[in-house]
Amino acid sequence: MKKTMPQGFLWGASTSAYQVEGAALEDGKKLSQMDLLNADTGFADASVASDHYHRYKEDIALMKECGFTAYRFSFSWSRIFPDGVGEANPKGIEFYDNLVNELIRNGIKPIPTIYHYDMPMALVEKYDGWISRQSIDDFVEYSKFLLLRYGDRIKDWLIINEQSIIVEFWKKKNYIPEKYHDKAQVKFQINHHMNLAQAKVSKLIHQYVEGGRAGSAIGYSPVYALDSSPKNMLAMLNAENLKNQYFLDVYFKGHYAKSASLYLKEQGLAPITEDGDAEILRQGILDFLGVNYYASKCVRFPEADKNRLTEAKSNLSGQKGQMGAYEVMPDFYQYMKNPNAETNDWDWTIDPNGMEYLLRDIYERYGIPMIITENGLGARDILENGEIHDSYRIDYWSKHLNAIHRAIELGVEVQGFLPWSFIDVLSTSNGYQKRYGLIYVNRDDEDLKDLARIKKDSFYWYQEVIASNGASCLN
Ligand code: BGP
Repeated sequence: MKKTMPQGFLWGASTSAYQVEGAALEDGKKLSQMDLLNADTGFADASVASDHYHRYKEDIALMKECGFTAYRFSFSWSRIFPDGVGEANPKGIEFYDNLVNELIRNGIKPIPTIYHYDMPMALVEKYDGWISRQSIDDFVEYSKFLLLRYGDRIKDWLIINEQSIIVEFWKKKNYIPEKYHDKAQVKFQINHHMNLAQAKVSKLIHQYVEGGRAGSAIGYSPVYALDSSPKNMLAMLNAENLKNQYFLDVYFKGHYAKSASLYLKEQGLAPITEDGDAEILRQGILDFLGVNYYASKCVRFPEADKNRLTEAKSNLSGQKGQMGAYEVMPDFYQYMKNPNAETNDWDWTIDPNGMEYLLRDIYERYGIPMIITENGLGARDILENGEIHDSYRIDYWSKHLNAIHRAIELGVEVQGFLPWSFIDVLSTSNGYQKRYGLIYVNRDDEDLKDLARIKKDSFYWYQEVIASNGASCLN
């Protein structure tokens, strides 16, 4: 019998507000930190992005044509509350009302992210954003507004996108004032505030949304050891603990992973906590996990001459082998290139086995349902005679879908596939040079062109996959 995904499996794709919407200062929206952090990078900024703000109807028609049953997008906090707090912006709300209603009219389940990197600049200016504990209450107020407005129509909520990546690339995913630049503890402080904020919103979802489920989209990479040397195996355990369980234990057990926490204390990097915080985390346990998986990671125990705190830096050129820097946590682990895995042009490993590995590993540890909320291949797509032949992306997704299916056969609850990305969007670090979409957006970093939507080969492939509930690509 032909293999398929389970009945009711959700099919769609993902985007985020600042990467897709554009209209950065239109209809009352004020700047978010992403509007500023993406200015003057040498790549495109977020001012127009993929112009979804003006073309959402056309875009939803394309989702429908592809057969989507779900779509993950994010709300822009500074479109709804331009100053982060206070008066809501009627025009901003109107946009999301229209978007949500249009999705539902087309039989597409909206799955929103409440926060995808874009803290309002007003709050950065007021109190340094997530660095301040005040951000917790303001985030809760913003979220409460969304739950009350859309909770009748939206049941699955992703609260924060990729906290793990926000910590790893803390100066790129947060607008950090200069005075904190050499204070690495700040990233774990930000993380603690996000944990408290997320836990509080999780509780509110259970309170205000009938049948609501609270989730988070984690940026997740399984960590492999370079080899079986005992020291390197220990480095793998350390990295799994600090990079993965340090987040998921909070989400699903309501407390921090022990060894990672003690290690951070030894290093002087642990967050400052207050009485009552542990209780807030205990009461905010989530119901499901959104998994953003692109690449697995490889570690070894730090080499003697590299054994000092080193932060990760991305590959900005898109030439293989030009990774800015690999993260090192002293006496704990050192990230490195995996000699046994192929990569894309930006040095991200291509590892479908990693998908099965992480799904089974997470499920055995936490026993929670999961939705794949991002997965994709960044590439320089070429437009030739009005067509884009992205066979490499089809190959990538086919292999990952087979890995997901195998995990499901082995008992893991995976409820949907929402890869990155629906259409081409502004990449977080590589502008429009690195594309992920099922649909090409006709613009580049320098020239906005006509922003036309052009279906790639992967769009037609995905259409068949969805129509057959996976059968056309599962083997
Ligand atoms: C994830 C983010 C997305 C997205 C994706 C691809 O970390 O949640 O916002 O952009 O990665 O990353 P990039 O655009 O840097 O290639």
